[in-house]
Amino acid sequence: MAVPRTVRTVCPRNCYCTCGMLVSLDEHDTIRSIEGDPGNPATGGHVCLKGLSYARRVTSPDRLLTPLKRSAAGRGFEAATWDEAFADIADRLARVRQAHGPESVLYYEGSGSHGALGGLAMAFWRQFGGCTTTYGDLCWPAGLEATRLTYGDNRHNHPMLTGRSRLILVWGHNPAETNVHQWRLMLDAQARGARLIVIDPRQTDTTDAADGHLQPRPGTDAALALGLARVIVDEGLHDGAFLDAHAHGFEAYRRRLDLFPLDRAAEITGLPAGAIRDLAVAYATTKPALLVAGFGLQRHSRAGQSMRAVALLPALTGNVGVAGGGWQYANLASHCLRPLPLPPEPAAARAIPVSQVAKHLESLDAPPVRAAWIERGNPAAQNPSAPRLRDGLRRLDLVVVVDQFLTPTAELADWVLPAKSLFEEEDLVTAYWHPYLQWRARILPPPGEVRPETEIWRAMCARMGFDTRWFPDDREVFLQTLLPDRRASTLERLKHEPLDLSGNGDIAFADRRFPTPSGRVEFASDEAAARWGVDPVPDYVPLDEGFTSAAREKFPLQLLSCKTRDRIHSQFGNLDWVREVERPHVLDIHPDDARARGIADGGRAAVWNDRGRIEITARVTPGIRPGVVHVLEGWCHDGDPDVNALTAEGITDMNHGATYYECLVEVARA
Ligand SMILES: Nc1nc2c(c(=O)[nH]1)N[C@H]1C(S)=C(S)[C@@H](COP(=O)(O)OP(=O)(O)OC[C@H]3O[C@@H](n4cnc5c(=O)[nH]c(N)nc54)[C@H](O)[C@@H]3O)O[C@H]1N2
Ligand SMILES: Nc1nc2c(c(=O)[nH]1)N[C@H]1C(S)=C(S)[C@@H](COP(=O)(O)OP(=O)(O)OC[C@H]3O[C@@H](n4cnc5c(=O)[nH]c(N)nc54)[C@H](O)[C@@H]3O)O[C@H]1N2
Ligand SMILES: [Mo]
Repeated sequence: MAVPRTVRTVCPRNCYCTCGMLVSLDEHDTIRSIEGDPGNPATGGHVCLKGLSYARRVTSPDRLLTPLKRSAAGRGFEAATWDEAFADIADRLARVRQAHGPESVLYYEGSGSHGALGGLAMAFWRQFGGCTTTYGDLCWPAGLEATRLTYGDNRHNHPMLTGRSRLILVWGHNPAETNVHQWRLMLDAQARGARLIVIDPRQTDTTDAADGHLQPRPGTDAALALGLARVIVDEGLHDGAFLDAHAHGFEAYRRRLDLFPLDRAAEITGLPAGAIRDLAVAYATTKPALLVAGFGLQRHSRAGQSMRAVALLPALTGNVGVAGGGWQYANLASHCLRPLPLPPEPAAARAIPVSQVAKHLESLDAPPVRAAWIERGNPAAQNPSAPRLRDGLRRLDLVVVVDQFLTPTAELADWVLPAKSLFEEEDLVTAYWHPYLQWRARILPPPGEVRPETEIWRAMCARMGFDTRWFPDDREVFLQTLLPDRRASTLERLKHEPLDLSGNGDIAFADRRFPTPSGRVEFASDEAAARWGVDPVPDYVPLDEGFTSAAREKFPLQLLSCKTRDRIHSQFGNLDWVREVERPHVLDIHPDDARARGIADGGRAAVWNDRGRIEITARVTPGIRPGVVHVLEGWCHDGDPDVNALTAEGITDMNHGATYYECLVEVARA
């Protein structure tokens, strides 16, 4: 019998917070409580509802506990042994490789669980002779690249310094739902007198608490940023001393501002000129001012240039390297682990953009994709043009999905393999908001027949006659070798506390050294032009599928599909605890747009474009900008909208991101 105990660990979800957690178990190994670890200074002693609901999730009656094989009749699944699973999968993979070559197998991994060990899958695929993988990211890459091009690196001030801000400008971000710990720090600052201003086309929990809310047209943030900068420079509110010492390309940027007088910025963004002017003056004269940009304003094809335009405002006003000031997008300070040891990369390695899986399942040849292995992801729900992606998977000779639940992706598999939960394997977990690397403890043995992915891959290697030495016999020893200093003492410390191993300090760029080509903040970037074919100075270019495009004749509304508080994408919404409190998945539509279409609050609406159509209950709300509609993303259970039936497989101007929010639709009463 086990003993009652409390173990420190970390939540590995793809979320800003990456909370330290204390999990208490009783003598029967039952989780009795989950609390926030006060030892993590950023997340404090708090977790969110999702963190609390792990107690429910890991023992959910819906959790998969054995391998499942598609039944011979083709409908439904039947339980099978691992031996049967490995034998059949290995045999079918070998046959596909024999007939079409190793690249005919797609290996797809999503963002469902973070940890260093996830990368070990490649120890199998490299020995397989290669495969087709994906490149880019569905989430944040354009903003990362824009920040790197501007400041040289993705780092930002320690979250605790938010308390020193006098003005916090939240741009395309909804921290009240997507980063609840940052939100707590913002509200504390506000209570101490800081002004909180939000730029978002929608009313959200964040805008509800703000002192000011600007609702621009989606995709026009570059024009807004350049318009704000024009006011700041015209009024002489920029920080000349900082710019003289630390800016590169400022004259070219200044000439660009000539094109963005207030009335043009107002016309493009659809905001009152006075509101833009007031914000410019407030932001430039209230010091220190913190600009927190989210991932929401970089989900379109002009994302990189827009983010560069926004990212320059802190430098323009001398808010860089300052406690309480700064540019905050993503903090990669904890991304300090050494690369995994892997077999050499084989010649037959092919990659497709992650936002275009549907298209490539349809059209790739020499060789076409014939089999897919999918883990830690739910592309049948989460990826653009999802219905086409599902059709693509249905046509394959073999689909293997490793997951904890029978997701829309798993439903299409020939084999579903049961996945571990966060409590069932040790790992090292990085973050993207606070600077801490954290230890994920193994708290419980995997239930039923569940095996961690590392063990699945090891067994697959053994079955196919590959070398298994890449997989750790002792995971602790293995993870220690990934630490920057490879010391056992560092690993021991990590078991007790989160560690910032970056050496960056709490104030980003306090030394005003910018690792860009010029060593300065780049207002003009030749690297941006050379690498991505964009104007060296950030510019506003209208979206191909935006409020000025020809398609607007047929599809006049801009559709956004954002995150919600009590789920992570397609996770958690299947749990009874969460379903009791979660937000309804409705179509948010402005009264003017609803009236013109005869849509009543609570009535059914059809939403469609040339890519697809969904039906959904309408919520008529003055909170959303006219011309914009919204549906929550994330498909967790029957009845959730298949919103990615409507989204396009675009690619961002920088770094191969997805363009979910560049999506025109029409709406009618259903
Ligand atoms: N509870 C919860 N937390 C999460 C997640 C989750 O699913 N649930 N997901 C995690 C992940 S993977 C991510 S990527 C982050 C994302 O977290 P956020 O950065 O908050 O991103 P989004 O929800 O995509 O968008 C934020 C806001 O941007 C607005 N927006 C959309 N388009 C534009 C535009 O063109 N201009 C401007 N100014 N605003 C725009 C949207 O209306 C939205 O309210 O959250 C993480 N945290
Ligand atoms: N319309 C629209 N679509 C979007 C977005 C949007 O804003 N609008 N946002 C996009 C963004 S920002 C993101 S990051 C993506 C996220 O896309 P995904 O990463 O595909 O999303 P999740 O729903 O988190 O799916 C992860 C899956 O991993 C499983 N899982 C969890 N833990 C483990 C584990 O330890 N092992 C294994 N094998 N599986 C595990 C979960 O059960 C779940 O089925 O969605 C994108 N999709
Ligand atoms: Mo994301």
